[in-house]
Amino acid sequence: MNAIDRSTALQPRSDWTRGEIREIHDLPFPELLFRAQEIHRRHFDPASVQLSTLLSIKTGGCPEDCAYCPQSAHHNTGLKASKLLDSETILAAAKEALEGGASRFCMGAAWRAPKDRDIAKLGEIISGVKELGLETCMTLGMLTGKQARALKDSGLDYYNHNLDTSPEFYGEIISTRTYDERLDTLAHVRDAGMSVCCGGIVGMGETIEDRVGMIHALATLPKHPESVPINLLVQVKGTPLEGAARVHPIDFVRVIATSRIAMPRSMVRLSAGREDMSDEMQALCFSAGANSIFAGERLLTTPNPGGDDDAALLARLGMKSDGRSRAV
Ligand code: SAM
Ligand code: DTB
Ligand code: SF4
Repeated sequence: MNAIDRSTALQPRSDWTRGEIREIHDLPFPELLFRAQEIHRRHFDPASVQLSTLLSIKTGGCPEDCAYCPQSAHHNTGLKASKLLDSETILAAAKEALEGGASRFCMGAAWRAPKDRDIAKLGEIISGVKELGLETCMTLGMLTGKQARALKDSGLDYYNHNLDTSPEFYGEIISTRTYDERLDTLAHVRDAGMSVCCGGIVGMGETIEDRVGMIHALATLPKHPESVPINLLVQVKGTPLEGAARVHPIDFVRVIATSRIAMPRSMVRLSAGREDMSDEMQALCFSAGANSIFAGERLLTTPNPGGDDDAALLARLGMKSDGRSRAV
């Protein structure tokens, strides 16, 4: 059986070789798109896009040195650091997200890791957001097993923690946290019984082999992440990655299609970077198997196309936002 045929087996595979992922990634573009579409519609309605909304609940001043990130205290981006928002402010934003059609509310904090006392505060916020009828997601940095279990007990549905890139390119981007530490946090999240949201970034100066390595790392986790956010780097002034070589749109679509084929049942989220994408590029991403986006006019600290633009794009494409874009 060749790589593609094996990928169509009923059970998602976690035993991909890098060579197989590379073979898929490098297929002639029309063939790659066809295979991705075939797999996508086997598990999902191809006209449906799930909407998640982001809120930065604790902004800036982060001790980590992630080269892409405007929130790192190591870079001079002019971003004002702030404390953890109070629960009323967060719940008001969650309500607005719900009214905007989101089914999941993702809260991000610029921490290396939360403190135990933060976890207690967050519990109250999680239950409040859930009571509104939204799925909850948080991204707070590294977690211990105990913290992961406490978040799960408070009702947290998803935890976002990205691998960001290939294991071998990772050290060029972040020096204050290792790849293995990221894998440990992901294991704690899984063991606690939460769903995993884990993906990475394209456009940081990585090679094609690094993109393949990133997809390989994601698709060989013991269980595929339920959500796979694929971010196009948002270049922020003052970060070391300002001025990085731009990614050709077709090369980006290859990453989406390869992720769809390698992780057939995962939601593949077309995440950061849509402000720099044409409608045609986004349409190709949806045609390659992306089935989720961030709604709203802000990601964490940078702009996002938001309500009217997204509604117009989805209408033009004859697609619908589906709060419950579940596997079919
Ligand atoms: N501090 C936590 C952590 O890193 O684990 C959570 C928040 S962090 C901002 C979440 C993710 O956002 C990062 O892992 C990265 O993949 C993505 N991200 C951050 N800055 C970005 C940028 N400028 N462009 C694209 N993605 C970015
Ligand atoms: C993810 O992979 N992308 C989102 C979410 N997970 C937390 C964050 C994107 C951040 C983009 C830069 C910013 O707005 O600060
Ligand atoms: Fe901090 Fe997360 Fe930004 Fe890295 S990505 S600097 S950990 S907020």
